[in-house]
Amino acid sequence: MTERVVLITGAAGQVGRILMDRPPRPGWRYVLLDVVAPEGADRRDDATVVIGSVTDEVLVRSAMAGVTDVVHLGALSVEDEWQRIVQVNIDGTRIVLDAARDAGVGRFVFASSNHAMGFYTPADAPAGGLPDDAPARADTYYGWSKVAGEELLRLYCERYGMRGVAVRIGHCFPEPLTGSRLAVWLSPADARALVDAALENDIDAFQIVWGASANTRSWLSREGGRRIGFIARDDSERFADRFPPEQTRVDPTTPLGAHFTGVPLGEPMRTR
Ligand code: 15L
Repeated sequence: MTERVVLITGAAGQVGRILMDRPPRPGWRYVLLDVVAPEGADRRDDATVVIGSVTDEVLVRSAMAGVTDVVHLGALSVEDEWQRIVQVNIDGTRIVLDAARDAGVGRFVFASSNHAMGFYTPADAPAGGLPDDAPARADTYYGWSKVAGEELLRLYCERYGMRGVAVRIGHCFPEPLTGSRLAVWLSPADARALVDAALENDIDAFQIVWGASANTRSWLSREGGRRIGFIARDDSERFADRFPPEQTRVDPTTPLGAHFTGVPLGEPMRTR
């Protein structure tokens, strides 16, 4: 059986934990890279842990040995100081892409974010939803770094023949944390299915895809997902009655990025 060896950067983070919350699969192995050890990784026979940062080029290159595919999640995940954003999210992504190219990696999944598109509102969405590859409208330095990461991946795909999927992730948590994120929730099962589709299906050289579930309140297109053979199954609606109605109502003028559109640029936010 062909062995796939997937390097997951940022494997100890929110999305990394969700992606690895599954039993081992025959023929698949993982290299889990993060600044801290992913919980439970030591109990897995199918995973090797590498401790360190995506900004450490020597470390990333050695972690890349034998890797066939990359899921690049490792980044600052909310607004932060400009220098830190550039160092971790921009330089870090370039380091991982460079090492992936040199290792002959075939598939590269990049964790982009809804904050690359944070200033769109439901009023901007045509019938069928806001297209997956609508031009970026970042809401923060963080969102801008995700736009830059998408474009860096496109560059490497076009130059070097890598196949890449940039996933504009909505709100990927076991359950929505606030009512305002019902529209963009990406369930754990759908997150795993999306990344599986990006790694296993026949895909274009480079594609941008929304990372959201089949939410009743969604105003995001599902076309990009369909193109890579991803069918979202979950719906955040079952959580709706947990939150006050004024929080869950889809207001045509409320931006996708919600409060990120108003935070001071360059001021570190707390995660969550
Ligand atoms: C993101 O991009 C963040 O990484 C995550 O922590 C959440 O804030 C999410 O977006 C969201 O918009 O809910």
